[in-house]
Amino acid sequence: MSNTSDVRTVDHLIIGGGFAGLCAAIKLSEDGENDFVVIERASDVGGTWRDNTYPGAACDVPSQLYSFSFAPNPDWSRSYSPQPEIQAYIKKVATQSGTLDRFVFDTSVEDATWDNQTQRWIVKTSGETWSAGTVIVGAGGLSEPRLPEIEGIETFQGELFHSAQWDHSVDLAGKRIAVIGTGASAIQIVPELQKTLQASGGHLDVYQRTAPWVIPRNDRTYGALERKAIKHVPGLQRAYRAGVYLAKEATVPAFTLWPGLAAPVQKQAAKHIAKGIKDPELRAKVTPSFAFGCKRVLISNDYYPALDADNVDLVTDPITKITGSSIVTADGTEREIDVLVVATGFFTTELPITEHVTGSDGKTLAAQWQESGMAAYKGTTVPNFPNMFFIVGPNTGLGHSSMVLMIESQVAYIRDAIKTMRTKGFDVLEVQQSATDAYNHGLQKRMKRTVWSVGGCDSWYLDRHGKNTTLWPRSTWDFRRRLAKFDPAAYRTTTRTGTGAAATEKASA
Ligand code: N01
Repeated sequence: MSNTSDVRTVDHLIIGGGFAGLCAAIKLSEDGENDFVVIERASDVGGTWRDNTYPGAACDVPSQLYSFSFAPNPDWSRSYSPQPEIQAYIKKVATQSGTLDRFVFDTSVEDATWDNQTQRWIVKTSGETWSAGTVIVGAGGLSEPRLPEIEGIETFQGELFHSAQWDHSVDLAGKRIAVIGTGASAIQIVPELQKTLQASGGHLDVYQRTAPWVIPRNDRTYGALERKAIKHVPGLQRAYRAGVYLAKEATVPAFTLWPGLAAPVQKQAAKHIAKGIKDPELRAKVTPSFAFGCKRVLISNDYYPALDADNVDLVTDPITKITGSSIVTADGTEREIDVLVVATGFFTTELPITEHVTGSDGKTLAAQWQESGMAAYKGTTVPNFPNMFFIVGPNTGLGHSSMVLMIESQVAYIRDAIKTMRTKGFDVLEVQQSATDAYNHGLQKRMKRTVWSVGGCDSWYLDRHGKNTTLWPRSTWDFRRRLAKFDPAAYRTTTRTGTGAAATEKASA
């Protein structure tokens, strides 16, 4: 790291200290690329797992897959880890990695602009300004809470918070609470609120716009002996992880293309409704009208019984407005509340960070993606944004497995890109438009056939044009294979002695 008067210079600048940014920091460090900083807006590592502290927050991907392959965690207490354990794991890995001294906490990236003159990124933060050779964006796809645009919401006088910004100072006992949303966050929150309110004489209204498919959560605590074995028997945890991984990969990607394969699981989900809910009217209300898998499939054993409890009402009439103390629905009913929890998801297809990043043609990434939606080469690099790498970029999301797997694949690619820059003397790498187009053409062609596109639902996977720019439509090992080696042929490269436009690789997804 070096300083001029007011700009600090580093080889690499990483944005975000969640799973993605931490993985990049650890691997760069392993490669001897130690001249980097990680800019993190909060005061701790963890990203989404630091922020989502709502009651019931837990992983809906098996614990064994929810760790870095290079840092197995023998301490998981159960098959689906609760949020505090995941956050503790991330903190432990960060501490043991020895990279924390390069994290700049409580600092937000305000603007990142490519300087054509110096061929470097100038990154203005709420603290210092940095000049960086490469920028790695690990800002997360689920990091910007989306508040619902409902008339009058700003006039609500009670307590109001988003699921990802839970206000633990609010005493919920005995209150009248409303939860808007029935996605992955809400179905973890609702049973917890139901129990709290049951014990204290309070009431819960759950506002459902679209019923999700919910299957049983095969969760269990690991017994003492099992935990000991996982810790001490060589290879056991690795085998366990491989088994869970293969079970997920073998079935899920296939059913996204052939939704008929999911018929037995859909039947199981229908039985789950019947088992959890006695009231036939309520059963009908929670039965989805779209194909299984079109929206994220949720897992819970206590969501349906919670909805069926006496102190909970499921409201399916559309919300028309919110007043100072109530929610009004289209049928004219006004329900008074003290606390409003909005579990309405995140900005996933119009990522706020893109408004703060300006490329070599002077346009922001938001402007570049405005017309035809988010698109990157291998989810990682974008034309006009040289030396910038995205982790969890466009079409890297998963509905069925752990994002940590995707993050590691992308970091492997970025490491190899940086190594290539060193060995070949490239100062600048910029992915070619033709390679990006070819890659996305193949990807979107396949996407059109998936249950996410034809399953009859709207979801956060799709952008405002109805295009799926968030999910990866193949197996995770396919993604890993494609990103195993950096492919300079897809890039325009510049060395100190000149520019080389390498032939575009045949890149189709
Ligand atoms: O958000 P969501 P989430 N009026 O967007 C409803 C990850 N995650 O925070 O379906 C009324 O899924 C909206 O209704 P509809 C996971 O990847 C992981 O729950 O659009 N309702 C929906 O019901 C997940 O997919 C874990 O019709 C409105 C809900 O709000 C992602 O985070 C745990 C509305 C939003 O659901 C997001 O999940 C939790 C409005 N104006 C989350 N606007 C793990 O365990 C929105 N809704 C790993």
